Amino acid sequence: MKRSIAGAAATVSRRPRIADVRVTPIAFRDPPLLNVVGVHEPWALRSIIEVETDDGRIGLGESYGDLETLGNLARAQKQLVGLDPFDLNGLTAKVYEAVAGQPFAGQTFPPAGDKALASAIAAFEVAFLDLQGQIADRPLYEILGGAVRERVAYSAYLFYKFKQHKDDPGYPPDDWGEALTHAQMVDQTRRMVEEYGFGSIKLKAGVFEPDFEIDTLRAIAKAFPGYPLRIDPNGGWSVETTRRLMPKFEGLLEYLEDPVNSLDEAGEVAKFSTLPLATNMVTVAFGHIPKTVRLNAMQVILTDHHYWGGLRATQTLAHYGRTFGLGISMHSNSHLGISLAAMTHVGLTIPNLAYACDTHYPWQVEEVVEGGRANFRFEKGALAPPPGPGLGVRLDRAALATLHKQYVDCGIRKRDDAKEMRKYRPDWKSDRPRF
Ligand code: GKR
Ligand code: MG
Repeated sequence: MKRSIAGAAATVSRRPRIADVRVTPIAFRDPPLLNVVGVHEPWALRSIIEVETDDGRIGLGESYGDLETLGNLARAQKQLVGLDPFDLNGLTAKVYEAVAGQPFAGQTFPPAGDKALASAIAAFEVAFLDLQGQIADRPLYEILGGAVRERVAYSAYLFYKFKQHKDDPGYPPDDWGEALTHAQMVDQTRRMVEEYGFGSIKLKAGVFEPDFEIDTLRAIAKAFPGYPLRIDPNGGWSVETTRRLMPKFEGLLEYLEDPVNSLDEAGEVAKFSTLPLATNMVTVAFGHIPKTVRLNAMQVILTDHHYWGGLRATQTLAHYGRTFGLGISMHSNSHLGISLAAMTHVGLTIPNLAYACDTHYPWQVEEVVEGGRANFRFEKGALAPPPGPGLGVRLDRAALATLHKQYVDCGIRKRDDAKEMRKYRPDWKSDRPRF
């Protein structure tokens, strides 16, 4: 009897435990992409999360790099030491307590959302799941329940853009050139489609008068007939502007993303919309779902594991989609390969992922993983995750050091597209609605 208890204890003690957690802020080159708020700064911020076990495995995560996120991650990271990487409930409780400042007892999701908290949980959850995959010697999508498809479809994400940044960032201009006219946007689309094979197209809008942007869409539709199109002005239009524009979208769009800036306004738009409405702005947390459903404000939710609470929360959101008849698509922000690997793994597992996902990846040139961008080969616009256990990517330490130095040197600590735009137009205001 004694021997079997000792044997059980020995088995338990062989389980790896978290021994160290590191969070490194980085900055990478970003082109001058335009949106309703302003223009992208020369450097995009992210954080790279490393969760190391006492047997030397390192699980990776990638999250936002602003000071609020870094503060939340710093508050939580030390609390994770000693956890079993399979203990995701333990992880949630620790992060909740560290960030929310109260014990986690399964509280009801707040109606106002809990994006910052969910983001902190997500940052570590991906790294824990990466470790689980490494320990089980299985790709992450198998840890998440298995793949329902071989590749995840992504869409071409078009941006109006300046040729180069206003201030010299110390690196050469990107090779996409200016995109401020319909013809230039058609050229941008062609390059996206030829290089990546994307089969659907999204236009980031809210930059010019809506009628000009609709003419851009028409030019793209003419050059690429049959490609599903979307437009996303990030809440830059009023309800009345959206009402006026609605007939122009018929037959042109597969969905209309965030025309207005609040859930209440989206509910108004839904009353006259002839198209599915999609969002990554007004329904961004589980606490927002009851009202979204009550108002029938959205027909498509763009999930994003970075702020919905992780990869498993993304799957849960997809289940809500099935429950309430909401379509599921995927949002992105400027990101690197750890995020892209995570997006792709979870995308493989969601049966009702009905639309091609967003990714900013074509706009990036730098990487933080071994093997660089070659890990990600789009075929006909779709991606399989890098092979290997867990996420399938490993950290390139030299690249991490370079990108961290860029963070230290660039001086940006919070994304501010409006401030950057004021370098071009000193009277620029980012109030919404703009139109
Ligand atoms: O990168 O400028 C951008 C986008 O506007 C991004 O910030 C949005 O979060 O891509 C996003 C979106 O779909 O709203
Ligand atoms: Mg959007």
